[in-house]
Amino acid sequence: MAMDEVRVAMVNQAFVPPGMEIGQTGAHLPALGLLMLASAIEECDASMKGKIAYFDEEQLGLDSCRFEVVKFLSGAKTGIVMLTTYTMTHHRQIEFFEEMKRHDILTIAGGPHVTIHPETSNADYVVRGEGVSAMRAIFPWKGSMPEVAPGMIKLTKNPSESETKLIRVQRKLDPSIWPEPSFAYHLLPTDICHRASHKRNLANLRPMSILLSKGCPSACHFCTSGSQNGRWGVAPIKRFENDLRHLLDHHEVEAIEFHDDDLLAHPDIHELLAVVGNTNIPWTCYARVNALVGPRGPAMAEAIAKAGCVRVFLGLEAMDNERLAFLGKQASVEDNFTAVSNLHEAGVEVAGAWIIGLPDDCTDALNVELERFLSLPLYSLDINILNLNPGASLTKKVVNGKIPLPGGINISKAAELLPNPSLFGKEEPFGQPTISMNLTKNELNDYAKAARRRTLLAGIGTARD
Ligand code: B12
Ligand code: SF4
Repeated sequence: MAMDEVRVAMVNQAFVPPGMEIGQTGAHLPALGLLMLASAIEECDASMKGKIAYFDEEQLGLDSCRFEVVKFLSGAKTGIVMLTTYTMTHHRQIEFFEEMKRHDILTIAGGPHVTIHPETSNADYVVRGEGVSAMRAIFPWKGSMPEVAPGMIKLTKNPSESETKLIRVQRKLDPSIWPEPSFAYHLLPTDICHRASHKRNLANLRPMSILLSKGCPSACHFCTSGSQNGRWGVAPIKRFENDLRHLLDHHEVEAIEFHDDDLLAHPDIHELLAVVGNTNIPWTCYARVNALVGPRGPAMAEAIAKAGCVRVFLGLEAMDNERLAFLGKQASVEDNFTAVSNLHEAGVEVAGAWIIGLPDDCTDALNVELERFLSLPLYSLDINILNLNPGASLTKKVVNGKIPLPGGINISKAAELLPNPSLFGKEEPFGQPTISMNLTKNELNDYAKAARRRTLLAGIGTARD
């Protein structure tokens, strides 16, 4: 049988936090980023249809996934494998690529981790920022990779940080120029069984995700959304309607998860609610409190409930105004109370999150804050110890010395803050130092454990992701 010129394998690696095995915890959701790239390739080169396949590591299992990818790509002169990289699991992406390289497969990495730290990748090519523009430069396939593509770096053996940073992060792709459909849902295996973790679980209904914006209207200091995505941009409702139809045409959808950073900030939110409401499918979304306070807050909560919203992942993060300001939240304690109360009144559940491990944190003050959280009618409360995400403004302040590290630890470059368990321990934040001056990492972890127990006793769930 004749060989194809090129084939592409998109691999959705399983969510495996350090110390855990596939399937032990966390959610199992479709890889929207890779599905968008697949759609972009099919759109700019129709002959690629049938030559792109989506492999799901959790569905197939570790070894079978690798085997199936190699088998599929062996039917082409050039086999390309694409992965999305995350900081906490980057070691798994490195391992996967090592294996692929043994089979002469071309490796391309993108996503949050390599966007900020391309020098840490072992891929042949890395794309910084959105990957659609790069796909449009690589395809139609001309027999080899192009010399240049937006955000793309060809990695040499030991790339220096400064060398890789010469290529700028692509952040301009507005949702109005995403490929159509935005996500190649038709490439997802039909028998795939996605899974929601406790905080995402809607009566064991199988979740499917969708998204209609890039980035966030806010720029919280601990978050990487701005450095990844640049300016906030939203897709027109027509595109959302088409994407939703495409999804429903290809899958039985029991529950929808919106992956937008702040769905409720969409300027045409009420049109959007009409579209999703018509499906009669229950859904969840991420939101900031901002659209849920003020004179319109109660009506917004009621409108989303009426449209089928069951639960909101609400970025509360703290119940103390100084701590909220340190985290860069554009909200007050009062706003948090009001937003939760409006949602609760409307019958929408709230999955909240609390970040501990700020510089001045001490047990007594945290206890006061915990009681405030527990007085809220929450469905669940995640208690996270602040980690220093690559590209976040707090991380940059630690690197340039504006936020000191306890114990006189000196950091001279961002890469020194990447997870290194032998240096900074396995406890949360995994492989990273804490910036807390009064509480050690061990003390913070002990506090978090006790606070999670206290939360469960108060009848509030506390599973993470
Ligand atoms: C849903 C979600 C999850 C899901 C599943 C992820 C999945 N399979 O989709 C779950 C619950 C498992 C999860 C877990 C975690 N997540 Co999460 N998650 C998200 C969330 C909310 C949406 C992801 C999404 O659908 N994005 C939409 C798609 C279209 O965007 P995208 O994936 O970034 O893809 C674009 C580009 O990045 C690029 N691209 C992506 N992949 C590739 C590959 C190639 C080859 C190329 C060329 C380009 C490219 O092109 C795409 C199109 O432009 C994001 C926030 C966000 N809004 O993006 C956080 C986010 C990705 N998560 C984050 C984090 C921190 C985590 C956890 C570590 C949390 C924790 N403490 O446990 C874990 C670990 C993840 C892992 N896989 O191991 C961070 C990542 C930061 C980082 N540097 O790693 C984000 C960015 C949130 C944030 N702002 O801090 N997460
Ligand atoms: S509201 Fe959420 S997604 Fe937006 S910047 Fe803050 S933490 Fe990040």
